[in-house]
Parts: sequence; structure tokens; C-alpha cells
Amino acid sequence: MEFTAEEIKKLISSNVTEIGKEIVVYDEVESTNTIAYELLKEGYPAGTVVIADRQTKGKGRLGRRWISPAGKNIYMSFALRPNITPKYATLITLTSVVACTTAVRRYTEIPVLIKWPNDMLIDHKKIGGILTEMKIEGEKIKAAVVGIGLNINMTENDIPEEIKEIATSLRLCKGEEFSRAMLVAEIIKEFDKWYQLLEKKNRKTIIDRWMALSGTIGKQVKIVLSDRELMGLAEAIDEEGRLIVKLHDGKYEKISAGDVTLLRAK
Ligand code: BT5
Repeated sequence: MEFTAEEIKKLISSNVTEIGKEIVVYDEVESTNTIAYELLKEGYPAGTVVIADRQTKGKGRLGRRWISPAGKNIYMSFALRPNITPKYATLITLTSVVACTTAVRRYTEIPVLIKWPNDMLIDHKKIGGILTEMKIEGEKIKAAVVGIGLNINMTENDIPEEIKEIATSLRLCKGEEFSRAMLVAEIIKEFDKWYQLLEKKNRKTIIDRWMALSGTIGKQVKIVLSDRELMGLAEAIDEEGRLIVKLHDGKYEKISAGDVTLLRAK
């Protein structure tokens, strides 16, 4: 990796309250999410950040794979002990995607959009995704790990065939390379701010910002759930982070997990 934990700590300086007090940087790991959870169990403080240059078993949601080549992108995870009830667990992902999108927009000036719940898109192509994993016991979230994968300096040739149609990178969008260290630092600082809002129950601010950055709200969507598919208008996000969809028969559904495909106007 071209940067050290100390360099990232200098870049975030004293601008954070809880996140990034401990930062661990690796050249290669199976998955930064797995490492972050292990570190938390070993006694590392909540707010520890794990960053790797490459992953050999990068994870997406629902057992999917996150393609994680070396030298180009960011793979980072936040090890957390969120002080919120499981009812609001979805908001952890929404908060994280707001923080990451805001940081990337400010640093690159690229108008990245969010797709519910966890995708970051440019021109309908994915530049990043978030995987939140949690350990819930009773009414308490004992631990949560938020993993962010962000495609930064991949060129056309670096993107494997299997995701060429659906993936892009910041470099491909802007025609210039970006500093991974600077982006990591910006994301940590922004994450710290939004995570404080979540813990202070300032949910409306997070949801409003999510909707403002969203490419989903106000659009016709197709939602693939484990047992069925829905089509309708994505109207809003509710207090628990669920997507409110108005179906064609006028009825409403609240969706808390699933895959959303935007139906594009022909
Ligand atoms: C996600 O899953 O979008 C969550 C990705 C989270 C990755 C981070 S990296 C750091 C941390 N450590 C981990 O092990 N994971 C997290 P999902 O919505 O299920 O999307 C997965 C799908 O995205 C795959 O099935 C591919 O179609 C596509 N995909 C895989 N790698 C990609 C990439 N590098 N860029 C864009 N799309 C990709």
C-alpha cells in the first residue's frame, strides 16, 4: 500500500471524535469486514478502521463477490458498536452511503448518486457498494461492521469482463487519477460526522440527505425480493430506513431488504 496508517491519521488530524482513532492498513486480506470484526472482538476500540490494498475474498451482499484488485481501489471497513436499537439497523447502511457519497462528491466533484439501499452509481454504473454486517443479541446491536468498496483508479482494462457492463471507476468518469489516501481520509472524516448524527438519533437529517442524493426516489423501480418481485414508484424512505413504494394498484409497500432495479425511461 502506498500509504501508512500514520499518514491517514495525520490527514484526518483532530477532525474526528470517534472514528479512526485506530487505523490498520494491510496489503492483502481476505475481507476487510472479516478483519474489522476480529479486531473488535480482540478489544480494538469501536471506530477502528481497516483498509486494504486488495482482497482475496471481497464480499458483496447475499453471498455475492466484491471484485477487489490491487493498487487501484479502496476497500475499507469500520468496526462499530452502534448505540441504536436493531429496529433502526438499516439506517447504519444509509448513513454510511450518505457519508461516503458526500465525501466522494466533494473531493472529486463527480455527481455520484445513491441507489437504495447501498449502491453508489455514476451514469447508472456502479462505482461503489456498502456491506453492513451485524451481530444482534436481543434488543442490542453488539457489533456492526460497515465495509465500503470504491472503484477509484481502475481503467477499462482493469475491470474484469464479468462486471464491465455494470461497473465504472472515478478515474473513468473524470479522466484523472485520484489519491486513495486523500479519499480514505475524506471518507473517515465524513463518516465520523454522519455516524454521530445517527447515534444522536438525528435520523431525519440523514434520511433527508439520503433522499437528496438518491437516484431512486421519484423513479419507477423493480424490486426483487427473495420470494417475489414488485414494481412501482419509489416515493420516500421512512424513519426506519425502509423504501416506501407505491404499487400500480395504489397500495403501498415498505421494503427493508431486496434488490432495486431502476426502470429506465425508454
Ligand atoms: C455490495 O454488494 O455492493 C457491497 C460491496 C461491499 C464491498 C466492501 S469492500 C470492503 C468490505 N470488505 C468486504 O469483503 N466487502 C466490503 P452487492 O450489492 O451485493 O453487489 C455485489 C455485485 O456488484 C456483484 O455481484 C457484482 O455484480 C458487482 N460487483 C462486484 N465487484 C464490483 C466492483 N469492484 N465494482 C462494481 N461492481 C462490482
